Amino acid sequence: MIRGKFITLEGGEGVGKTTNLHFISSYIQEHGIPVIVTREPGGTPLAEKIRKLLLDNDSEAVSETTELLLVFAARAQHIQHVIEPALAQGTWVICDRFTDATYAYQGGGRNMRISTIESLENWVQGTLRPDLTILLDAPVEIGLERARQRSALDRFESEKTNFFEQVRRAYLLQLELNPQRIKLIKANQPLIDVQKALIDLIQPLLK
Ligand code: Z5A
Repeated sequence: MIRGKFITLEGGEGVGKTTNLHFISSYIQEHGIPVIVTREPGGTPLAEKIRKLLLDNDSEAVSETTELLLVFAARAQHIQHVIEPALAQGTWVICDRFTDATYAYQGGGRNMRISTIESLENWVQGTLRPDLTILLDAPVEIGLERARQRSALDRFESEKTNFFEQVRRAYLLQLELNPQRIKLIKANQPLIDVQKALIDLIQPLLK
């Protein structure tokens, strides 16, 4: 059995990850390849409960360490119950955010030590890394404006603009450190152009 490919979508608020996730999955399916779409934090019933704990705005103050451990607890569950079994069966997995988000939000946004995140990444994931990560990048104010037009803001979305600038910088650093795996698409261009760029990145994996 040929192992499935693991593709992750990353970027700040409102850059279009969710919109494009379904576009990518339909495109892959059209090529006769089984694919699942999932997200982090979340992807299993327990991990979705952890997501709720992380995003709720009305809980007690969440310490940075608690936040980081909850993110990886959800990830451990997601990998064991969804991601690894699917990849082993030859199913492709398209995931809305993964560990680059931890480097961006907990590393960049919260200033947590990168070496701590690396240790957790190695412990929880073993050798599992995405085959391709697509970073949708746009100026912070564009994404925030799109996000604000939707529902009430969650705990992350309620952060100040500077937090999101730090998140964006950390994502761009991840891109610089992992040029083979992470590819950037400008998200402040018309959706049709974003989707053309997505096809250019996905097509080589289909061969
Ligand atoms: N988090 C963390 O801290 N650490 C971790 O390790 C992980 C996550 C994995 C939940 O993520 C939170 O968890 C997240 C970080 C934290 N913080 N926040 N906030 P999430 O993925 O659920 O949350 P999100 O970033 O807020 O997702 P989002 O706001 O849903 O954004 P999106 O999925 O990238 O955008 P969208 O819903 O596809 O599009 C937004 C709107 O823009 C929508 O109306 C679209 O129609 C429109 N759109 C999309 N593309 C375009 C273009 N090209 N032009 C014009 N309009 C567009």
